[in-house]
Amino acid sequence: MRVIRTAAAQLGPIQRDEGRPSVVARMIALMDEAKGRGATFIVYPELALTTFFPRWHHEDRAEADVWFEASMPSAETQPLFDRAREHGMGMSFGYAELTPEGRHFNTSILVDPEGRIAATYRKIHLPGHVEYDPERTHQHLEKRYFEPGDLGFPVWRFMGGIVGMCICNDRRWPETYRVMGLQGVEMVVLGFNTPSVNSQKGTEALGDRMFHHKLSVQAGAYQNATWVVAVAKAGDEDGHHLMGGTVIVDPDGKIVAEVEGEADGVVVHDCDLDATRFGKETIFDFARHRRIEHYGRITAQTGAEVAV
Ligand code: CDV
Repeated sequence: MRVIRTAAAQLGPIQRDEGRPSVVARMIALMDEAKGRGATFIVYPELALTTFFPRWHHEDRAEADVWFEASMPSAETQPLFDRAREHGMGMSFGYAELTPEGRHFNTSILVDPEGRIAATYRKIHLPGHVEYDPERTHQHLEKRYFEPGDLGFPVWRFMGGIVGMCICNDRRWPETYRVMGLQGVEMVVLGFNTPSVNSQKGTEALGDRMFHHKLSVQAGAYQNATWVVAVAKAGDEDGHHLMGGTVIVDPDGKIVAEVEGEADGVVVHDCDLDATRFGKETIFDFARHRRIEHYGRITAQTGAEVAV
């Protein structure tokens, strides 16, 4: 058995004027709770340090830089790194990254139990739009504020396993998991901020949105025989509601732990990485069963081309 006792640490809402020190204190409280339950690895949501700012339109793009981190760790996030090191815990969380070259990414990191950043991932599937859209019930300006990630979907040897990352909308795309599956991934960690309301389809029920979330992460886990740890930021942020749905999914695609409600909360599960072996060696033994001669369109073509 190769067990990582993993904590999925959901954050409740972060209001627009809540500062990083307050959020970091909340994250540390969750970390302490997870440590008390024996966890050695903790996963937090996408854009964990601030409100989900892509809902706010800044005409002047540079004004949005207040939501970004120019260094990691920073003075404000250093206490989180310090506590993780004290506890000997690995962690993963998301934040808005401003690079020294002035580039903007929606980023997540893996931090090892010694407090060193071991891996960086930049979100590839950016949902939303670039310009203010008066037709929408709320804005989703990720395409305005971020560039698509430029690092692909690597995996890393981390805490005795093979771990990969993706972020929010990435979880809905089978290619995300399969590219990591082809590198033997044993655990995919991801954070998300999913509005409870579809800005372009007011009739979509919250239950359907939750169903699509779980369908995506459970299918990704099963079809690649990997653990998936999916962590929400949830609740009402400045009048805009984000759904919960923080789950840990086993390599059979089953939900084995789930945070109830929309407040700060943590669930802990013993994720045995050897539990990925059976699926990887049988029904999803890629080397024996994949037929790549029929998959050319996957990388040759972006949009659907409908036969006439
Ligand atoms: N932060 C996200 O990527 N949210 C999207 C919403 C906009 C659909 C998601 O896939 O959950």
